[in-house]
Amino acid sequence: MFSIQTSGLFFTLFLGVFTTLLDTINGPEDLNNLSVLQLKQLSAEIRSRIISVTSKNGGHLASNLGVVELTVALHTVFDSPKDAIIWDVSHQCYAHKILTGRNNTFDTIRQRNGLSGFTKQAESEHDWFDAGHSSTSISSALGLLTGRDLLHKDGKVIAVIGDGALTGGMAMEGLFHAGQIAKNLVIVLNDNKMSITSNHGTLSKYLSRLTTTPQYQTLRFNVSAVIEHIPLIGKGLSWFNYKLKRAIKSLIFPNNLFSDVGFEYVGPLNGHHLEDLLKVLRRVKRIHRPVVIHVVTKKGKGYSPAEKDPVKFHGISPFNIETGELKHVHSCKTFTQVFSNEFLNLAAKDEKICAITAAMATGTGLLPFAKQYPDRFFDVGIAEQHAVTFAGGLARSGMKPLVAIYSTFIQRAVDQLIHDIALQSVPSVFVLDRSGAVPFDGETHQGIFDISLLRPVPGISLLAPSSASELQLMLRWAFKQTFPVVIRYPKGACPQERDEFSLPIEQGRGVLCKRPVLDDSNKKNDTKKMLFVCTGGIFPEVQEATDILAIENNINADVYNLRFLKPLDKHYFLDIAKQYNRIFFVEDGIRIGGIGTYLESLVDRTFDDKKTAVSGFPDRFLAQGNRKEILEDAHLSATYLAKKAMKLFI
Ligand SMILES: Cc1ncc(C[n+]2csc(CCOP(=O)(O)OP(=O)(O)O)c2C)c(N)n1
Repeated sequence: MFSIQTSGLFFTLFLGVFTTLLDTINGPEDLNNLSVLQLKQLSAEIRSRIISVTSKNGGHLASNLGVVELTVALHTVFDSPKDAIIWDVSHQCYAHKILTGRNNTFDTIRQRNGLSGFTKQAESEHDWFDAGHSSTSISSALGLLTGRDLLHKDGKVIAVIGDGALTGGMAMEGLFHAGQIAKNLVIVLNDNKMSITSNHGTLSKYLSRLTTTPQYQTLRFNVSAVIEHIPLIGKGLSWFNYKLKRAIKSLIFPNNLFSDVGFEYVGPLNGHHLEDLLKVLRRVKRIHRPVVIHVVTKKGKGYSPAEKDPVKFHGISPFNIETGELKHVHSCKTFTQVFSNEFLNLAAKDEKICAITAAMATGTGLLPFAKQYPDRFFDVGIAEQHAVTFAGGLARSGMKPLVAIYSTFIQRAVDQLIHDIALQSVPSVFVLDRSGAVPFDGETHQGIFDISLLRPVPGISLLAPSSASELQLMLRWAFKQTFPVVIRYPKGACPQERDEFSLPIEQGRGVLCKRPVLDDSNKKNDTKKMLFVCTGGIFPEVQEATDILAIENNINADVYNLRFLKPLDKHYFLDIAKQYNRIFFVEDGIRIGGIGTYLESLVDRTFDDKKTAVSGFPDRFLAQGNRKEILEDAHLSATYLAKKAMKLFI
């Protein structure tokens, strides 16, 4: 049985059908006249709304519950959208959405045509950027602020960044630049001591040290107020005065990382204490130099299952509010689970095998390995570029590194894959989870670019399994090679096995999955033949298309499951292709620069009697939905594929 600790929430639940405070909020301006007591009540109502909707739609519950008071305070003190509030990653923007005119549509969040689970410019003028990838807020905010200054526009710019996101190198680059150009930037550091799992690394320890001396640090900020009252110095706005004030303070207090790089440091503050938040934010609003406000919050705050298990509730699918249990559990094994188990088996036999994650140990299935082999496991923080180059170094030492990463996040580290892995030609394995269509998270999380980004990279092998057994075979094969191997697979349950999937892996070659000839003797004579050529992740839809073609159109389509997207045994492939007059290439990556267009031109150059077609994801970003909806939208569903295949027979 769960408990919600905020007494206001009981009040809300008790009120039931009566009008709530939240019903009266149409935009942040409606917060202006509320008392602190009412703001607390509002926070409780927002919390209740977030829990209720997320239990149905899934989403980033724990992170959102942690920033309710902070969001209420920011929108009370600052004047959004003139003052721009920029959320890093933006998975924690639910209260912001609720307060900025989207409460009525909040229950559509993460659904097809509904609100995004992240900030989105098209939704609201209060959302300054479309976000989803981590550690961008400081750079975006600094750019916005600098541009506004050049254009003589006013308004504060506030970047809200988590301690996890701060581990990303890009956040540090932004921080150092902001300190250097001394812009009037406000950074709110939301420190809950967690990334998705507990936060790792020296930075995390450093922040902990800061938070263990709270009175001391708050005193540091209060001294600012005292200095303000020193005649001649205090109210002076000149650069000299500013320097003098800093000098006085640093005589009394040692600097920290943030003050060393040019920021005023305030905190740590209790991020659930509205009075303190309001007081400090109001003061910061008047400061005209870069400020970091260090706020300490609790992930999952106010909902006991999420407080107890913030990792599970970081990104959760629909759950039962009473018990915190998931509503749907996959009946078959997912690709992630198959990877997780097989990797453990391989690691048990070879002590050189080690694993790296960029803050995604749970999502990628590395947690069991981390528990069993802590010495060989490295969570480097949200630092994909470092993860890849670090793997290159490990490989040069003689270890056998594996990097498990989502397809969308490898985009961050393509140069490192080229420069520090492929160019060095080091034996190493990369698994790209969540490749292809990724449900519910929208444009920023689709795994559709990796094929086009990685196929041109010399010296790597790029593979895509169609089933659990193929993934196992590929992993075993990968660790035997002397060059880098990348294996991509989708989110979700593994499709049914076929005998062909268990055939041994041969470099550059796929497997031909023949469809049994239809045994209806009336149809036999005029049965038409064709070949689908497809990448692993889209095999189920292609197979379903062959069923439709067989049943409805008397077309017998075989499927060549490529297995390898690079390198390609061209002769082997062309020997198969020559047996068919109609060939349809289907891949679950962006069509431009993909394998489909390459193979089509190869076939066209080699033969002059083939009719061909290619399908891949179109040249646009893909909106959120479940897998079916995304594929339907991209014209990659079984029905669309069957329809397009029919055109080859006209
Ligand atoms: C480049 C990139 N890598 C990984 C992720 C996945 N991810 C989403 S939220 C998150 C943790 C962020 O931690 P923090 O900033 O502390 O926010 P919290 O959820 O703890 O509030 C991670 C790793 C991402 N969004 N972007």
